[in-house]
Amino acid sequence: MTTEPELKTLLGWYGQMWTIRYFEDNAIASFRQGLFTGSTHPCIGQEAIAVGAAAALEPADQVLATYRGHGHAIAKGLEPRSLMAELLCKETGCCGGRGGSMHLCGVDKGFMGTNAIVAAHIPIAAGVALANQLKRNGRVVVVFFGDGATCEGAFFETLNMAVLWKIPLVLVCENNGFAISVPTRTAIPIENISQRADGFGLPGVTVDGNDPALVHGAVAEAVARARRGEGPTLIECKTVRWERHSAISAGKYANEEEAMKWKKADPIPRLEKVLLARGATEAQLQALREKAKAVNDEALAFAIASESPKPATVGDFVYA
Ligand SMILES: Cc1ncc(C[n+]2csc(CCOP(=O)(O)OP(=O)(O)O)c2C)c(N)n1
Ligand SMILES: [Mg+2]
Repeated sequence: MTTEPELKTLLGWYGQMWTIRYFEDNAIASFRQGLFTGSTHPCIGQEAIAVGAAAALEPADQVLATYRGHGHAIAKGLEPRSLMAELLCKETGCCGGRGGSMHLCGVDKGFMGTNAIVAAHIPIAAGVALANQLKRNGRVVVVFFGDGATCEGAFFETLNMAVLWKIPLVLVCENNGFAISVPTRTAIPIENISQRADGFGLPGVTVDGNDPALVHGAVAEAVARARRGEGPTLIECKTVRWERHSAISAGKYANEEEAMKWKKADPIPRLEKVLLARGATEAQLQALREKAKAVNDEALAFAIASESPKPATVGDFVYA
């Protein structure tokens, strides 16, 4: 049973979703201008999951995510300027410019890192949650991953152990319909990925991932369960991926219509309709959009103006 969030809460989520959207727009533009190399994987169209889930957490709770993790970092409280500087590999970045787009971290905010290896961070998240359990500090860990990651052994092994030891872990699968160019329906023979929970003895739920209130409700319930010492929950959030896997790769879509499917499901205009129906004004929404844009434009200018790490510091942070 979930209660309807207050208008003020929804407005906050709307602002956060725009902050993430503008961050991703700037990330793609910067990448295409050659301001950084490698690649970058936008979470455009999936913002409601990061925002709804993070709202169910206490500041001390922890999050781990994938290479598609800019939005999760922002939702967990990292500043767009330190993230954008990290994308541009500058010394002012959240990892001192060592990590780049796919390796973001902010331990003081409970953001324990993003990972470029599919599913590799799922057992790491269980390890963080196990440390919490052993320390009896009451913290819960949320780990975000894709549909493709649920085909990896690391996912299954983690589920088994997390249930066995009642680890305080919430597993959030962002089912965006694709793993690079492979449609989920051709790789996974079940209707809902949450059904995978059945064989492991944990609750599995599927929600509409483009509705932050539904995501929030499911995650809040799972977090409460984990905090009570009852163990993990698997939550599948159904969403639609942005038009391609990353800023460099085009997905192999059947046609243009399939590539642009995310626009029809876009969670931002959808939330906007809810807000207007609940009595928010267009002026309020505009102010939130403008603020989100200004924060990101300042973040990009800050990142561009920042220095690259000094060559002499190359050995720093290599050993703990
Ligand atoms: C272990 C491993 N295998 C393959 C890859 C290459 N790879 C990068 S992203 C990706 C697709 C993952 O899809 P999914 O888990 O659905 O996440 P999404 O990208 O859709 O968010 C693959 C196969 C990798 N990084 N790591
Ligand atoms: Mg996917």
